[in-house]
Amino acid sequence: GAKKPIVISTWDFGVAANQAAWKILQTGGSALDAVEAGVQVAESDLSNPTVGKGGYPDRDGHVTLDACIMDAEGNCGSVAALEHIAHPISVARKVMEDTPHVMLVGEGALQFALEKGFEKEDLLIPSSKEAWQEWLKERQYKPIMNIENKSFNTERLPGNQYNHDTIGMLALDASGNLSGACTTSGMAFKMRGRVGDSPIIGAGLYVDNEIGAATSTGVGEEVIRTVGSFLVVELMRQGYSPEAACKEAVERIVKKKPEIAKEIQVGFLALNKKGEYGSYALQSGFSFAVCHNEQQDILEKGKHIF
Ligand code: SD4
Repeated sequence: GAKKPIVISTWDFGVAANQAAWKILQTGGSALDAVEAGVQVAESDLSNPTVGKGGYPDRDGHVTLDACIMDAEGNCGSVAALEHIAHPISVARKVMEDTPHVMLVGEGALQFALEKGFEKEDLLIPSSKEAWQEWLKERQYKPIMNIENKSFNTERLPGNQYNHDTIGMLALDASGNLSGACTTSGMAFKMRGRVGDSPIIGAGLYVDNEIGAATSTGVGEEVIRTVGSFLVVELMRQGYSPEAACKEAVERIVKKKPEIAKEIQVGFLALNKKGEYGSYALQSGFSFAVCHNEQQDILEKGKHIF
């Protein structure tokens, strides 16, 4: 059913993140403020090795973060391959609000963040460093696909070593405005310089305040290839429900790259202007969190193709 205000986000850690967003939404705050505050919770959580501080490093040992944010007016900001800053989502928001640009990367993004007063930190915590050192023993960097194959073979995965969870969050506020945020440390032990879908407007996140919003998680390469989140929003424009739109977008991945699609995870999450939501993933195991007036800690399972 349709709800307003409402906030939804990817994976189990979305439950706690939604609650931070809800504090803002329930007092009439903006969807933009809500999604920023919400995903910051996941960025700060050191127990998750896939977002913000505590994230797994790239194969050379550098934690590099990707994030983007988009508001109801179509403003957007993004950072990619940002190092040493614990809240990339807030740097992305500053790019949106304080520069004429949409996206800053690497050194330039760091320089900008420092100019804006963000603190420079070491983001590689001991447990993530250990996981990386463990990975280095085999030292066999194979293309992303093989890392992803391992991620499905959970028996081989004590400690979710290769788990790949990004937080994408979408909110509709009491005024009926939509915004979204997406933030990640990207694929564990990725090549240095690799950027996924998460900081790319249209791929990892898209918001059109007339229609709805979408975000994605999983293997970013396939989401970029299909411009996934933009596709989901455009399908909703054509009358698809949020769930049907997400399903069509994952089917597009299957159609384009059937062999790859069987072996990887991609999940989409969508929210429309009425406050209806839905999701669809390639594989089982995708979960998303929902929070609205009636209940603030809902965790749902994503439907899936395979
Ligand atoms: C990426 N989409 O860097 C991100 C990773 C991810 O769930 O979502 N993991 O490709």
